[in-house]
Amino acid sequence: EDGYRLWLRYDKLQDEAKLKNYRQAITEVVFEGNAPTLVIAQKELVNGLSGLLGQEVPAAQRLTQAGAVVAGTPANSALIKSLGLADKLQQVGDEGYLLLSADVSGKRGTVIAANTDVGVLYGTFHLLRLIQTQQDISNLAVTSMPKIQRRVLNHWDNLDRTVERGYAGFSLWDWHKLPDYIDQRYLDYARANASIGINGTVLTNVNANALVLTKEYLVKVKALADAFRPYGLKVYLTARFSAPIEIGGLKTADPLDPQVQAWWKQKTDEVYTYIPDFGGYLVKADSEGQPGPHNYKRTQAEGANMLADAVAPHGGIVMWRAFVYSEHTPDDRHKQAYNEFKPLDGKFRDNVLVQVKNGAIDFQPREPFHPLFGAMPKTPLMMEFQITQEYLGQSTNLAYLAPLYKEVLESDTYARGKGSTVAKVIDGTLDNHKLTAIAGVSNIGTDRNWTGHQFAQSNWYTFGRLAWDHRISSEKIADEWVKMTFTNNNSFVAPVKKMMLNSHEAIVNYMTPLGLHHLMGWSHHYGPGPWIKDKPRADWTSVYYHQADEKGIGFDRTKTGSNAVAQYHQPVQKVFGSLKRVPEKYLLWFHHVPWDYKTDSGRILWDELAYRYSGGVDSVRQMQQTWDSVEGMIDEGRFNHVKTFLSIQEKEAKWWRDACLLYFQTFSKRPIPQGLEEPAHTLEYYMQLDPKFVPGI
Ligand code: BDP
Repeated sequence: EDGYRLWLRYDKLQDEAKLKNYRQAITEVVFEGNAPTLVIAQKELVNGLSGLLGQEVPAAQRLTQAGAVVAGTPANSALIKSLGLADKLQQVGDEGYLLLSADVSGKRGTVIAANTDVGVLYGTFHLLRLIQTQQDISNLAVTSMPKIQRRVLNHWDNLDRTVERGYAGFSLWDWHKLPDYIDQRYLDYARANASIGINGTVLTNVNANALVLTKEYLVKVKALADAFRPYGLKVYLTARFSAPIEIGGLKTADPLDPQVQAWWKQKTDEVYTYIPDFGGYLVKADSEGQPGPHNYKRTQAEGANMLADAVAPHGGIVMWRAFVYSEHTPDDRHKQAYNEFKPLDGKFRDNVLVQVKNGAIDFQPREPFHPLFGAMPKTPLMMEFQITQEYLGQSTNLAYLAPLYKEVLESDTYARGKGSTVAKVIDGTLDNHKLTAIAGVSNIGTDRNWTGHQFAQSNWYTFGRLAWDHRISSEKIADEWVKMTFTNNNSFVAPVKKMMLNSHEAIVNYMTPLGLHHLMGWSHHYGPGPWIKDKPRADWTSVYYHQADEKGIGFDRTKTGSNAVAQYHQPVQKVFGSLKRVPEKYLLWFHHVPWDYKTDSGRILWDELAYRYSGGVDSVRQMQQTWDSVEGMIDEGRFNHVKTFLSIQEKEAKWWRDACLLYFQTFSKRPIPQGLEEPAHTLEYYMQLDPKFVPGI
């Protein structure tokens, strides 16, 4: 076992009684259609069921006995058509499905019915999941459809196969061998995505290279798109704004220049000759050195609309990122995207989505929701979550991210009164948008286990499940994933689930408790660097964010400070802006607070900070104990992998705790509270530490 099989492991069920029931309930698989997607679904079902049931479940051309799984659409299956499901199917749209226990031609069986082949494929994976997690399937009446239309992975993959903020090896896309060689991994990747309903993939880094739009690369992109298509996975590319100059030979990339517009139209037409169902472009413009409309004194809307016009005749979309902040603006970085984009509400074409990170700074271990959510009712906003753990310990830390994603999705913007959650903004229900999308920055690479850390697979899984239905609880997603990935043995499932559910909070505590943020090492973002200062941009330093001084610590974003709180609707604005009412988890995000300020626990701020940092380390030690207690319940390979990574994590947690407390102590001038572990080294030691050698600490 090396983790390659992800959550799609179909080993024989261990529970004899359940096995007997399933064997009675399922005897054969009947697909009448033979389109590529259906062939894939049928193969998955035959392999999956045969593996789980420990006996061959054959594919039959015709229904021969009770216990058949009958799958298809009314158009490709006479059996499905005979069931008269038209009304029910009308509710599930293009990608949804029904899973029913029903009589088919007088025989009791299980039905997977959908309007499209990909709906059948999604239903297939749902049925397999029910059996993998040992659910009762005798009275199925499932109606399922996605709440968000475009569920997209963003790969930050460069053409040289390095991956920006990737910690799981190199890029999966082997451009050198494409288009001729189709690596089996491409198909396994597409299959894994289909199993959780992900239906789009942006192949290239947002820090884009225009070369991917040349003919040489487009034939390679086409090969990938062809391989992915039967799995319902659409390909998108990042568009470099200056491509007309770099590969088009033009003198400008001004979006209002007719020649530039014509170039993009022609280029886009060409893209569609290779990939007729190409999804569209993702663009990072005017950000961190990327070119954009600012270079020509144009707005973000003028830039986006030029590309939108080019893809519109083909049904494509543009995902235009809101991650824009300028080195020339002295204002709090927190406020910049809002200030730039809000005035443009209503100015974007219908096929443009503005892609907004979950928080206003940058994928911190915890951020309050981005104030743009709820601020642009006329524009479809899409969410960008980071699945890769850039600021969350990268590949060595166990961080289950469903609680982070849920916290943001469930945040109430109050844009249209109480209950205007971020989830409702992005699923289109709040402002009546049809075009809806969600993106996750991928954590996938060439590592044998795909994601570097075995448990990082759970975040890929989570992203897909929440993109399909953001109402599913963190607990339920963890339950499914643990059972499918490891075992149904409750002595394993219960403690491991608990460990996962606490893991994100543990990291917040030992890295950035109480609303602290951006304290990571310079540029690589690995390990602590609260002392980082004097860099080319103030908002790339740690001291900019924590503002520690003799009096206290924290970024004042209230009226007396940057007033970023004013970007939120009431009463959020009041709550965040009030020292008394702000949830403690965001305390230092919005307030500069004296060291002796009384926190909720009754301790003064400095002591509370020390307790949080120490508590984070303790939590990791608890995670280690939990993991040790399940030894022998799963295979040795994966057990040892996780055990080793947890011991690295414990070292890193201590490193964070000690480095941060020693550093902040130079301002607070107070002792580490009695009873807490003292730092192992001096501050100077940590400041000189080269992160490359950290496991030596
Ligand atoms: C930051 C990353 C940087 C990305 C940037 C982005 O540090 O590598 O290019 O976000 O999202 O988190 O564009």
